[in-house]
Amino acid sequence: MTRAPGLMSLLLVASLTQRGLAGQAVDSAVPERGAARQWYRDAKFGMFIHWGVYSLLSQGEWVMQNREIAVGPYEWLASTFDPVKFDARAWVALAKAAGMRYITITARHHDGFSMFATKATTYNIVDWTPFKRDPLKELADECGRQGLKLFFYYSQLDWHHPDYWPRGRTGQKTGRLEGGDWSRYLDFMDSQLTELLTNYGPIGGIWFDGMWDKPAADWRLQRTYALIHRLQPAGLIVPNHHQAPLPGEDVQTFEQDLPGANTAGFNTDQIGRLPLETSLTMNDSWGFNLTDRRYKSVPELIHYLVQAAGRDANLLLNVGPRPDGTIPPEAVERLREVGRWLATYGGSIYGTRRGPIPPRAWGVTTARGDSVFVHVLDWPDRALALPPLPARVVGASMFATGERVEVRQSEAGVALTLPAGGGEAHDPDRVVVLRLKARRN
Ligand code: H79
Repeated sequence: MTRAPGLMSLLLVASLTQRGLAGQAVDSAVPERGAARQWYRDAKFGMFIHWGVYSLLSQGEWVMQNREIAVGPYEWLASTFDPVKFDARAWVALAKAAGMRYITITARHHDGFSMFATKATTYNIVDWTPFKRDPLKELADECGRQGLKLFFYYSQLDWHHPDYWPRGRTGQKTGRLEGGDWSRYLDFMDSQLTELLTNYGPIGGIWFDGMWDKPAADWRLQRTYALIHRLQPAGLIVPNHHQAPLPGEDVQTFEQDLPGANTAGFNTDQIGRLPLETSLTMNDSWGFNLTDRRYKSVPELIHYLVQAAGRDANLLLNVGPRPDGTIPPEAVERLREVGRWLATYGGSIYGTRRGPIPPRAWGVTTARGDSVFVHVLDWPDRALALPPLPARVVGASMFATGERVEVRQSEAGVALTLPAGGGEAHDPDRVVVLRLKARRN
Protein backbone atom coordinates (compact mmCIF):
# COMPACT_ATOMS: atom_id res chain seq x y z
CA MET A 1 0.00 0.00 0.00
CA THR A 2 2.62 2.51 1.07
CA ARG A 3 4.59 1.98 -2.11
CA ALA A 4 1.75 2.80 -4.46
CA PRO A 5 1.73 6.62 -4.16
CA GLY A 6 5.50 6.73 -4.56
CA LEU A 7 5.27 4.70 -7.70
CA MET A 8 2.40 6.83 -8.97
CA SER A 9 4.30 10.06 -8.47
CA LEU A 10 7.38 8.55 -10.10
CA LEU A 11 5.26 7.64 -13.10
CA LEU A 12 3.75 11.12 -13.09
CA VAL A 13 7.18 12.72 -12.99
CA ALA A 14 8.34 10.44 -15.78
CA SER A 15 5.36 11.29 -17.96
CA LEU A 16 5.76 15.04 -17.34
CA THR A 17 9.44 14.75 -18.16
CA GLN A 18 8.59 13.30 -21.52
CA ARG A 19 6.39 16.24 -22.44
CA GLY A 20 9.31 18.46 -23.30
CA LEU A 21 8.50 20.96 -20.54
CA ALA A 22 10.32 18.79 -18.10
CA GLY A 23 11.21 21.65 -15.77
CA GLN A 24 7.76 21.51 -14.25
CA ALA A 25 8.27 17.93 -13.07
CA VAL A 26 10.76 19.28 -10.55
CA ASP A 27 7.91 21.08 -8.80
CA SER A 28 6.60 17.87 -7.39
CA ALA A 29 9.97 16.15 -7.07
CA VAL A 30 11.84 18.78 -5.01
CA PRO A 31 9.71 20.57 -2.41
CA GLU A 32 12.22 23.42 -1.90
CA ARG A 33 12.06 24.33 -5.55
CA GLY A 34 8.30 24.00 -5.70
CA ALA A 35 8.03 26.49 -2.83
CA ALA A 36 10.58 28.81 -4.46
CA ARG A 37 8.56 28.80 -7.67
CA GLN A 38 5.39 29.65 -5.74
CA TRP A 39 7.21 32.49 -4.02
CA TYR A 40 8.43 33.66 -7.41
CA ARG A 41 4.94 33.60 -8.95
CA ASP A 42 3.64 35.66 -6.02
CA ALA A 43 6.47 38.21 -6.10
CA LYS A 44 5.44 39.86 -9.40
CA PHE A 45 7.97 42.70 -9.47
CA GLY A 46 11.78 42.68 -9.51
CA MET A 47 14.64 45.08 -10.18
CA PHE A 48 17.09 44.23 -12.95
CA ILE A 49 20.49 45.91 -12.54
CA HIS A 50 22.99 46.16 -15.41
CA TRP A 51 26.20 47.50 -13.97
CA GLY A 52 29.81 46.93 -14.90
CA VAL A 53 32.94 48.29 -16.58
CA TYR A 54 30.81 49.30 -19.59
CA SER A 55 28.93 51.78 -17.38
CA LEU A 56 32.07 53.98 -17.56
CA LEU A 57 31.55 54.57 -21.30
CA SER A 58 27.84 55.33 -20.93
CA GLN A 59 26.83 53.59 -24.17
CA GLY A 60 25.17 50.49 -22.85
CA GLU A 61 26.56 47.05 -21.96
CA TRP A 62 27.34 46.11 -25.58
CA VAL A 63 29.90 48.91 -26.04
CA MET A 64 32.86 46.50 -26.27
CA GLN A 65 31.19 44.73 -29.20
CA ASN A 66 29.60 47.78 -30.81
CA ARG A 67 32.75 49.93 -30.75
CA GLU A 68 35.06 46.99 -31.52
CA ILE A 69 37.16 47.49 -28.40
CA ALA A 70 39.94 44.90 -28.09
CA VAL A 71 40.65 42.98 -24.90
CA GLY A 72 43.80 45.04 -24.04
CA PRO A 73 42.21 48.50 -24.00
CA TYR A 74 39.10 47.15 -22.27
CA GLU A 75 41.31 45.62 -19.57
CA TRP A 76 42.78 49.09 -18.96
CA LEU A 77 39.28 50.55 -18.76
CA ALA A 78 38.36 47.89 -16.21
CA SER A 79 41.40 48.84 -14.09
CA THR A 80 39.89 52.31 -13.59
CA PHE A 81 36.48 51.19 -12.29
CA ASP A 82 36.00 52.83 -8.90
CA PRO A 83 32.32 53.34 -7.99
CA VAL A 84 32.99 55.21 -4.76
CA LYS A 85 29.35 56.16 -4.22
CA PHE A 86 28.05 52.59 -4.39
CA ASP A 87 25.72 52.04 -1.46
CA ALA A 88 24.03 48.63 -1.30
CA ARG A 89 21.66 49.86 1.38
CA ALA A 90 20.39 52.67 -0.86
CA TRP A 91 19.89 50.37 -3.87
CA VAL A 92 17.96 47.78 -1.89
CA ALA A 93 15.93 50.48 -0.14
CA LEU A 94 15.00 51.93 -3.55
CA ALA A 95 13.91 48.53 -4.87
CA LYS A 96 11.84 48.10 -1.74
CA ALA A 97 10.28 51.55 -2.06
CA ALA A 98 9.33 50.63 -5.64
CA GLY A 99 7.46 47.59 -4.35
CA MET A 100 9.97 45.17 -5.81
CA ARG A 101 10.46 41.79 -4.16
CA TYR A 102 13.72 40.71 -5.76
CA ILE A 103 16.84 42.01 -7.48
CA THR A 104 18.66 40.42 -10.42
CA ILE A 105 22.14 41.89 -10.92
CA THR A 106 24.85 41.32 -13.52
CA ALA A 107 27.51 39.20 -11.82
CA ARG A 108 29.29 38.95 -15.16
CA HIS A 109 28.09 40.31 -18.49
CA HIS A 110 29.29 39.55 -22.04
CA ASP A 111 32.42 41.69 -21.52
CA GLY A 112 33.61 38.87 -19.25
CA PHE A 113 34.42 41.08 -16.26
CA SER A 114 33.41 39.53 -12.93
CA MET A 115 31.68 41.99 -10.61
CA PHE A 116 32.37 39.73 -7.62
CA ALA A 117 35.23 38.10 -5.71
CA THR A 118 36.31 35.04 -7.67
CA LYS A 119 39.33 32.76 -7.61
CA ALA A 120 38.66 31.59 -11.17
CA THR A 121 40.17 34.75 -12.73
CA THR A 122 41.92 37.92 -11.57
CA TYR A 123 39.73 39.83 -14.04
CA ASN A 124 37.31 40.76 -11.27
CA ILE A 125 36.31 43.85 -9.34
CA VAL A 126 38.24 42.93 -6.17
CA ASP A 127 41.58 42.03 -7.78
CA TRP A 128 41.56 44.27 -10.85
CA THR A 129 40.23 47.64 -9.67
CA PRO A 130 41.04 50.28 -7.06
CA PHE A 131 37.56 49.68 -5.61
CA LYS A 132 38.61 46.29 -4.20
CA ARG A 133 35.15 45.65 -2.69
CA ASP A 134 32.67 42.92 -3.64
CA PRO A 135 29.40 44.73 -4.41
CA LEU A 136 27.51 41.45 -4.77
CA LYS A 137 28.44 40.46 -1.23
CA GLU A 138 27.29 43.85 0.05
CA LEU A 139 24.04 43.51 -1.89
CA ALA A 140 23.46 39.94 -0.72
CA ASP A 141 23.88 40.98 2.92
CA GLU A 142 21.64 44.01 2.45
CA CYS A 143 18.94 42.01 0.65
CA GLY A 144 19.00 39.62 3.60
CA ARG A 145 18.52 42.53 6.00
CA GLN A 146 15.72 44.17 3.98
CA GLY A 147 13.93 40.96 2.99
CA LEU A 148 14.49 40.88 -0.78
CA LYS A 149 15.75 37.94 -2.80
CA LEU A 150 18.89 38.34 -4.91
CA PHE A 151 19.42 36.64 -8.28
CA PHE A 152 22.66 36.68 -10.25
CA TYR A 153 22.67 37.40 -13.96
CA TYR A 154 25.45 35.29 -15.47
CA SER A 155 26.57 35.55 -19.10
CA GLN A 156 27.46 32.33 -20.85
CA LEU A 157 28.87 34.38 -23.71
CA ASP A 158 32.30 35.94 -23.05
CA TRP A 159 34.16 38.53 -25.16
CA HIS A 160 37.28 38.36 -22.97
CA HIS A 161 38.02 34.75 -22.00
CA PRO A 162 40.64 33.08 -24.25
CA ASP A 163 38.88 29.71 -24.06
CA TYR A 164 35.58 31.00 -25.42
CA TRP A 165 36.37 29.18 -28.64
CA PRO A 166 35.24 28.61 -31.30
CA ARG A 167 33.79 32.11 -31.31
CA GLY A 168 30.07 32.64 -31.87
CA ARG A 169 28.16 35.39 -33.63
CA THR A 170 29.79 38.16 -31.58
CA GLY A 171 33.16 39.01 -30.01
CA GLN A 172 35.10 38.59 -33.27
CA LYS A 173 37.01 41.89 -33.04
CA THR A 174 38.57 41.54 -29.60
CA GLY A 175 42.06 40.59 -30.73
CA ARG A 176 42.12 37.22 -28.97
CA LEU A 177 44.22 34.28 -30.21
CA GLU A 178 42.44 32.06 -32.69
CA GLY A 179 42.16 29.01 -30.47
CA GLY A 180 41.05 27.88 -27.04
CA ASP A 181 39.70 25.01 -25.00
CA TRP A 182 35.88 24.96 -24.84
CA SER A 183 35.65 22.40 -22.05
CA ARG A 184 38.06 24.48 -19.95
CA TYR A 185 35.74 27.45 -20.50
CA LEU A 186 32.76 25.41 -19.30
CA ASP A 187 34.77 24.35 -16.23
CA PHE A 188 35.57 28.01 -15.59
CA MET A 189 31.86 28.87 -15.64
CA ASP A 190 31.00 25.99 -13.31
CA SER A 191 33.68 27.10 -10.84
CA GLN A 192 32.33 30.66 -10.84
CA LEU A 193 28.77 29.43 -10.44
CA THR A 194 29.92 27.31 -7.51
CA GLU A 195 31.33 30.48 -5.91
CA LEU A 196 28.11 32.42 -6.55
CA LEU A 197 26.07 29.63 -5.01
CA THR A 198 28.25 29.12 -1.94
CA ASN A 199 29.68 32.52 -0.92
CA TYR A 200 26.52 34.65 -0.84
CA GLY A 201 24.13 32.71 1.40
CA PRO A 202 20.83 31.52 0.00
CA ILE A 203 20.21 33.29 -3.32
CA GLY A 204 17.12 33.45 -5.51
CA GLY A 205 18.82 31.81 -8.46
CA ILE A 206 20.84 32.29 -11.64
CA TRP A 207 19.64 34.29 -14.66
CA PHE A 208 21.53 32.98 -17.71
CA ASP A 209 22.05 34.96 -20.90
CA GLY A 210 24.12 34.69 -24.08
CA MET A 211 23.67 31.08 -25.10
CA TRP A 212 22.12 32.43 -28.29
CA ASP A 213 25.64 33.48 -29.35
CA LYS A 214 26.45 29.81 -30.13
CA PRO A 215 23.13 28.01 -30.39
CA ALA A 216 24.65 24.82 -31.81
CA ALA A 217 27.42 24.44 -29.20
CA ASP A 218 27.39 21.83 -26.43
CA TRP A 219 26.84 24.01 -23.36
CA ARG A 220 26.82 20.99 -20.99
CA LEU A 221 23.62 22.47 -19.63
CA GLN A 222 22.36 19.46 -17.72
CA ARG A 223 25.62 19.14 -15.80
CA THR A 224 25.62 22.85 -14.90
CA TYR A 225 21.92 22.86 -13.96
CA ALA A 226 22.43 19.80 -11.75
CA LEU A 227 25.36 21.54 -10.05
CA ILE A 228 23.22 24.60 -9.30
CA HIS A 229 20.30 22.59 -8.01
CA ARG A 230 22.63 20.48 -5.88
CA LEU A 231 24.31 23.53 -4.30
CA GLN A 232 21.02 25.37 -3.65
CA PRO A 233 17.93 23.18 -3.96
CA ALA A 234 15.70 26.28 -3.73
CA GLY A 235 17.71 28.22 -6.35
CA LEU A 236 15.83 28.92 -9.55
CA ILE A 237 17.32 28.71 -13.04
CA VAL A 238 16.10 31.51 -15.28
CA PRO A 239 17.45 31.11 -18.82
CA ASN A 240 17.18 33.94 -21.34
CA HIS A 241 17.83 31.68 -24.33
CA HIS A 242 14.69 32.76 -26.17
CA GLN A 243 13.53 29.15 -26.61
CA ALA A 244 10.81 27.03 -25.03
CA PRO A 245 11.92 25.76 -21.58
CA LEU A 246 14.49 22.96 -21.37
CA PRO A 247 14.74 20.30 -18.64
CA GLY A 248 15.95 21.60 -15.28
CA GLU A 249 14.83 25.19 -15.84
CA ASP A 250 12.46 26.93 -13.44
CA VAL A 251 11.29 30.14 -15.08
CA GLN A 252 10.57 31.13 -18.66
CA THR A 253 11.72 34.69 -19.21
CA PHE A 254 10.93 36.99 -22.13
CA GLU A 255 13.20 39.90 -23.08
CA GLN A 256 11.50 43.23 -23.83
CA ASP A 257 8.18 41.48 -24.54
CA LEU A 258 5.15 40.27 -22.65
CA PRO A 259 4.83 36.46 -22.82
CA GLY A 260 3.58 35.44 -26.23
CA ALA A 261 4.46 38.75 -27.91
CA ASN A 262 7.53 39.02 -30.08
CA THR A 263 8.09 42.67 -30.91
CA ALA A 264 11.80 42.22 -30.14
CA GLY A 265 12.10 39.68 -32.94
CA PHE A 266 13.96 36.99 -30.98
CA ASN A 267 11.41 35.76 -28.44
CA THR A 268 9.58 32.45 -28.74
CA ASP A 269 5.79 32.36 -28.89
CA GLN A 270 5.81 28.99 -27.14
CA ILE A 271 4.69 29.53 -23.57
CA GLY A 272 5.38 26.61 -21.26
CA ARG A 273 3.92 25.94 -17.83
CA LEU A 274 6.73 27.34 -15.74
CA PRO A 275 6.51 30.65 -13.89
CA LEU A 276 6.92 33.51 -16.37
CA GLU A 277 8.86 36.76 -16.41
CA THR A 278 9.24 39.77 -18.69
CA SER A 279 12.46 41.77 -18.55
CA LEU A 280 12.17 45.39 -19.59
CA THR A 281 14.40 48.43 -19.97
CA MET A 282 13.15 51.67 -18.41
CA ASN A 283 14.54 53.68 -21.33
CA ASP A 284 16.07 51.94 -24.37
CA SER A 285 19.28 50.77 -22.66
CA TRP A 286 20.21 48.08 -20.14
CA GLY A 287 23.64 49.43 -19.17
CA PHE A 288 24.00 53.11 -18.23
CA ASN A 289 23.48 55.48 -21.16
CA LEU A 290 23.80 59.20 -20.44
CA THR A 291 22.02 60.39 -23.58
CA ASP A 292 19.16 57.89 -23.73
CA ARG A 293 16.23 59.99 -22.60
CA ARG A 294 13.54 57.66 -23.91
CA TYR A 295 12.31 56.83 -20.44
CA LYS A 296 8.92 55.17 -20.21
CA SER A 297 6.36 57.20 -18.29
CA VAL A 298 5.03 56.11 -14.91
CA PRO A 299 1.63 55.08 -16.36
CA GLU A 300 3.44 53.07 -19.05
CA LEU A 301 5.50 51.26 -16.42
CA ILE A 302 2.39 50.53 -14.35
CA HIS A 303 0.70 49.20 -17.49
CA TYR A 304 3.62 46.82 -18.13
CA LEU A 305 3.43 45.53 -14.57
CA VAL A 306 -0.33 45.00 -14.79
CA GLN A 307 -0.20 43.52 -18.30
CA ALA A 308 2.47 41.09 -17.10
CA ALA A 309 0.43 40.08 -14.01
CA GLY A 310 -2.60 39.54 -16.24
CA ARG A 311 -0.51 37.01 -18.16
CA ASP A 312 0.84 35.31 -15.02
CA ALA A 313 4.24 36.94 -15.48
CA ASN A 314 6.58 38.94 -13.25
CA LEU A 315 8.02 42.23 -14.44
CA LEU A 316 11.80 42.53 -14.09
CA LEU A 317 12.34 46.25 -14.60
CA ASN A 318 15.86 47.43 -15.39
CA VAL A 319 18.01 50.22 -14.04
CA GLY A 320 21.50 51.05 -15.33
CA PRO A 321 23.44 52.62 -12.44
CA ARG A 322 26.12 55.22 -13.23
CA PRO A 323 29.81 54.37 -12.96
CA ASP A 324 30.06 56.17 -9.62
CA GLY A 325 27.51 53.73 -8.19
CA THR A 326 24.47 56.02 -8.15
CA ILE A 327 21.18 55.28 -9.88
CA PRO A 328 20.08 57.94 -12.41
CA PRO A 329 17.48 60.33 -10.93
CA GLU A 330 15.06 59.66 -13.81
CA ALA A 331 14.92 56.03 -12.73
CA VAL A 332 14.70 56.85 -9.02
CA GLU A 333 11.70 59.16 -9.53
CA ARG A 334 9.82 56.62 -11.63
CA LEU A 335 10.49 53.76 -9.25
CA ARG A 336 9.21 55.75 -6.30
CA GLU A 337 6.03 56.62 -8.21
CA VAL A 338 5.38 53.00 -9.17
CA GLY A 339 5.95 52.11 -5.52
CA ARG A 340 3.39 54.70 -4.47
CA TRP A 341 0.88 53.17 -6.88
CA LEU A 342 1.61 49.69 -5.54
CA ALA A 343 1.14 50.87 -1.96
CA THR A 344 -2.51 51.38 -2.90
CA TYR A 345 -3.05 48.73 -5.54
CA GLY A 346 -0.56 46.01 -4.53
CA GLY A 347 -3.42 43.83 -3.30
CA SER A 348 -4.59 43.43 -6.89
CA ILE A 349 -1.10 42.38 -8.06
CA TYR A 350 0.99 40.50 -5.44
CA GLY A 351 0.07 36.89 -4.87
CA THR A 352 -2.42 36.88 -7.72
CA ARG A 353 -2.61 34.68 -10.81
CA ARG A 354 -3.97 35.62 -14.20
CA GLY A 355 -7.72 36.02 -13.97
CA PRO A 356 -10.54 34.14 -15.72
CA ILE A 357 -10.73 36.63 -18.60
CA PRO A 358 -7.82 36.51 -21.06
CA PRO A 359 -6.14 39.83 -21.95
CA ARG A 360 -8.47 42.22 -23.76
CA ALA A 361 -7.95 45.52 -25.60
CA TRP A 362 -9.16 47.42 -22.50
CA GLY A 363 -6.93 45.59 -20.02
CA VAL A 364 -6.49 42.36 -18.07
CA THR A 365 -7.77 40.46 -15.05
CA THR A 366 -5.92 39.01 -12.08
CA ALA A 367 -7.42 36.79 -9.39
CA ARG A 368 -6.84 35.55 -5.85
CA GLY A 369 -9.25 33.25 -4.05
CA ASP A 370 -12.79 34.29 -4.96
CA SER A 371 -11.75 37.80 -5.97
CA VAL A 372 -11.28 38.84 -9.57
CA PHE A 373 -9.48 42.14 -10.19
CA VAL A 374 -10.54 43.83 -13.40
CA HIS A 375 -7.75 46.17 -14.49
CA VAL A 376 -9.25 48.78 -16.82
CA LEU A 377 -6.15 50.23 -18.48
CA ASP A 378 -7.42 51.74 -21.69
CA TRP A 379 -11.14 52.39 -21.85
CA PRO A 380 -12.69 55.84 -21.82
CA ASP A 381 -16.24 54.87 -20.80
CA ARG A 382 -18.03 53.98 -17.59
CA ALA A 383 -19.77 51.02 -19.21
CA LEU A 384 -17.65 47.92 -19.72
CA ALA A 385 -18.85 44.55 -21.05
CA LEU A 386 -17.04 41.42 -19.88
CA PRO A 387 -17.42 37.90 -21.26
CA PRO A 388 -19.15 35.29 -19.04
CA LEU A 389 -17.46 34.43 -15.72
CA PRO A 390 -17.29 30.96 -14.16
CA ALA A 391 -19.47 31.90 -11.14
CA ARG A 392 -22.10 34.37 -9.97
CA VAL A 393 -20.82 37.85 -9.05
CA VAL A 394 -21.97 38.59 -5.50
CA GLY A 395 -20.20 41.92 -5.03
CA ALA A 396 -18.43 44.57 -7.09
CA SER A 397 -16.58 47.70 -6.01
CA MET A 398 -13.71 49.96 -6.91
CA PHE A 399 -10.52 48.57 -5.40
CA ALA A 400 -9.13 51.83 -4.06
CA THR A 401 -12.26 53.64 -2.82
CA GLY A 402 -14.74 50.85 -2.18
CA GLU A 403 -17.36 52.68 -4.32
CA ARG A 404 -20.09 50.39 -5.55
CA VAL A 405 -19.92 49.16 -9.14
CA GLU A 406 -23.17 48.24 -10.83
CA VAL A 407 -23.26 44.70 -12.23
CA ARG A 408 -25.68 43.02 -14.61
CA GLN A 409 -24.88 39.39 -15.21
CA SER A 410 -26.51 37.43 -18.01
CA GLU A 411 -25.74 34.44 -20.16
CA ALA A 412 -23.89 36.74 -22.56
CA GLY A 413 -21.56 38.06 -19.90
CA VAL A 414 -21.15 40.65 -17.17
CA ALA A 415 -21.94 44.33 -17.76
CA LEU A 416 -20.21 46.73 -15.39
CA THR A 417 -21.06 50.37 -14.80
CA LEU A 418 -18.18 52.15 -13.11
CA PRO A 419 -18.91 55.06 -10.76
CA ALA A 420 -18.88 58.58 -12.17
CA GLY A 421 -16.33 61.27 -11.39
CA GLY A 422 -13.30 61.13 -9.18
CA GLY A 423 -11.09 61.53 -12.23
CA GLU A 424 -10.76 57.79 -12.36
CA ALA A 425 -10.86 57.66 -16.14
CA HIS A 426 -7.45 59.35 -15.99
CA ASP A 427 -6.00 56.82 -13.58
CA PRO A 428 -3.39 54.56 -15.14
CA ASP A 429 -5.46 51.60 -13.96
CA ARG A 430 -9.09 51.62 -12.80
CA VAL A 431 -9.30 48.44 -10.69
CA VAL A 432 -12.67 46.81 -10.02
CA VAL A 433 -12.92 43.93 -7.53
CA LEU A 434 -15.51 41.30 -8.35
CA ARG A 435 -16.36 38.88 -5.60
CA LEU A 436 -17.44 35.54 -7.06
CA LYS A 437 -19.77 33.17 -5.23
CA ALA A 438 -17.47 30.69 -3.49
CA ARG A 439 -17.44 27.30 -5.09
CA ARG A 440 -17.82 24.49 -2.58
CA ASN A 441 -15.46 21.56 -2.95
O1 H79 B 1 21.68 41.88 -20.83
C1 H79 B 1 20.83 42.47 -21.78
C2 H79 B 1 21.43 42.43 -23.14
O2 H79 B 1 22.77 42.85 -23.17
C3 H79 B 1 21.29 40.98 -23.54
N1 H79 B 1 20.13 40.54 -22.78
C4 H79 B 1 19.63 41.63 -22.02
C5 H79 B 1 18.91 41.20 -20.77
C6 H79 B 1 21.07 40.88 -24.97
N2 H79 B 1 21.77 41.47 -25.89
N3 H79 B 1 21.29 41.23 -27.05
N4 H79 B 1 20.29 40.48 -26.89
C7 H79 B 1 20.10 40.23 -25.61
C8 H79 B 1 19.48 40.11 -27.95
C9 H79 B 1 20.12 39.14 -28.82
C10 H79 B 1 20.03 39.39 -30.11
C11 H79 B 1 20.38 38.41 -31.03
FE1 H79 B 1 21.85 38.32 -32.25
C12 H79 B 1 19.85 38.42 -32.30
C13 H79 B 1 21.07 37.23 -30.80
C14 H79 B 1 21.04 36.52 -31.98
C15 H79 B 1 20.29 37.26 -32.90
C16 H79 B 1 22.91 40.06 -32.27
C17 H79 B 1 22.67 39.66 -33.56
C18 H79 B 1 23.63 39.09 -31.67
C19 H79 B 1 23.85 38.08 -32.58
C20 H79 B 1 23.26 38.45 -33.71
